[in-house]
Amino acid sequence: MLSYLGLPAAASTHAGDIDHMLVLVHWLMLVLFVGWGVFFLYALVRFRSGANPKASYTGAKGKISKGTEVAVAIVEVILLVGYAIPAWATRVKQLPAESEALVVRVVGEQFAWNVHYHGPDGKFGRTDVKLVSADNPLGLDRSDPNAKDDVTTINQLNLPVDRPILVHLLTKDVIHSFGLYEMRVKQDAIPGMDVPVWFVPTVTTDEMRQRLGKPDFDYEIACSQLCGLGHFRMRGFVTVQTQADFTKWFDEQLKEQRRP
Ligand SMILES: [Cu+2]
Repeated sequence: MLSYLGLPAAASTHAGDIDHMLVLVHWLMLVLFVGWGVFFLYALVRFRSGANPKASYTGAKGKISKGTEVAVAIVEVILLVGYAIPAWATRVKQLPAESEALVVRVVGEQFAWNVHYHGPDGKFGRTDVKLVSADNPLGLDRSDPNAKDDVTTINQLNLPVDRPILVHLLTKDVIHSFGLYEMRVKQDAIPGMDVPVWFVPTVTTDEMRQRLGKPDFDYEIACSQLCGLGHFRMRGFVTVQTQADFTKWFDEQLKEQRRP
């Protein structure tokens, strides 16, 4: 049924759980749609005015209708308590340890995604709103020792495969939404809040290109909240690569950005 739902390819460890839940919800909706549709047609014929010249105001009295409603409610409770709440809880409560994960800041603004890596020292360099400029959209203070090995990018998020990624999601202006469809990740960026988002990417960009037979495929960061006139062009790209390729990319960026 997955392919019928038209979902994008799955590329994170928790994607299967989310898809499984979507399939169950769609099955329930299909049963309800067919069930209510059949009942509607039955009611049209059974209670037609020709056969019932006088309206009955008492309504249905049988046990079937009540039983059906209770059954539907039970299935909905199972979906909510058995699937939705546990899936949500692991997303928001069981964050990976900062020591194991790749920790990265993603800062939305109208209309771009700014990315900030802390580098090998594990500490994000100081940022100051006074330093924000066209060249330095995050206002990173390069004179801060913690910022020496920091790397920033715009609309480009490189990630190592098979490693927990912990994103600190922020925004400089309005509400944006960080949407990574293949990772089954979507989270609003709220002004004044640092929202943690985590996932484990499982398929490198190269592998996904092969799998899909699309040599120019890229994972996308899609802003999923209408955030202003330029919302349509607020998109970034995610490159999932091996740890070795990621380290190589990072070192290249660092060399480039250190240049005065
Ligand atoms: Cu946006």
